[in-house]
Amino acid sequence: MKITVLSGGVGGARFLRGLRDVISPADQVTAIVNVGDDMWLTGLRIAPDLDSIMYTLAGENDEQRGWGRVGETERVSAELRAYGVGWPWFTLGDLDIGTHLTRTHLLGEGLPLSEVTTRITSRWNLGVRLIPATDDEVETHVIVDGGGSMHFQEWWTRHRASIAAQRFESVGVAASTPAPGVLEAIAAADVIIVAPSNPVVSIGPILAIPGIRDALAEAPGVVVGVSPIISGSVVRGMADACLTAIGVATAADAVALHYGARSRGGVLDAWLIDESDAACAPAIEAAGIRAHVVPLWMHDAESSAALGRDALAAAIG
Ligand code: FO1
Repeated sequence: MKITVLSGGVGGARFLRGLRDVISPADQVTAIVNVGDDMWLTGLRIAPDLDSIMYTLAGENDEQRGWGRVGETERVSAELRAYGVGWPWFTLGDLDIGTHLTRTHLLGEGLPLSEVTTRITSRWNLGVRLIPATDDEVETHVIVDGGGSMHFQEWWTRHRASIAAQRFESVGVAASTPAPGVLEAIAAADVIIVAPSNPVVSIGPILAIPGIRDALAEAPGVVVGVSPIISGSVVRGMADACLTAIGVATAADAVALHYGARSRGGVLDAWLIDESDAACAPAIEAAGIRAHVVPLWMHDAESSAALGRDALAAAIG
């Protein structure tokens, strides 16, 4: 079976790890990964969502922090701060810098991000192919009240999303194209899964890339989404601040309706919600999306695997 997953960082990484545990060797999983969080910092190209997924699938991630490498040190970052360069609120671990140096070097050799990602991830046997949604630099900027704007990462890590956002902009998206393999992975998939990632700043920037929504609309496979909201609150991160900014309630049904039913011009055929949100099912069904009530919390490997199994079951019936 061919499975294609649209994914952001931490939540998507955990979901992919669970999904990998339940597929058979004949199955192929491709993750189309958000690059809107990416940025240049002290001369290095940082790709947080690609790295979160890579480290998590490699078993090298810092499970507590949710990003970066396990067993990390921050000696170089302390030097950067001492020299007053970079962002003091954005810590680059020493091992992590190894990844950024490698990516920056390969980009400098003229390789597109998708080929760089293939090269870097081949160091580990991830069991999942990672493709950036686009090889173009399409960064998410946040327009805040008062009209100022800043890179998403500053809004997220420096201000912890505490400054009210008016809207989000994928800078340069109109001229961007899907990375090689993205449209093919959508067209060839038996199952397409929208991971429980931030609908606004992780999944949204993927869907905004010209061609991707059309590919999903025409895809012969089944499109299943996993709610990133449980009992009216976000599982982690600050997706509620993002949803509020675009006028979407932080609720399992509201996010499903935001994505919309594929039969009505949206992207979903089915939507997984937690048992605590079972009351949302009728509204989701009324919107033309099949609702599946399953445990959504990914506490550990077993619950993550169960969620992967439930997502596939929702697709193939
Ligand atoms: N998140 C933070 O809250 N503080 C940091 O200092 C930080 C550093 C960092 C470095 C590399 C990287 O790949 C991710 C990093 N993150 C940090 C997490 C990052 O903001 C998030 O992973 C996503 O971009 C938002 O989902």
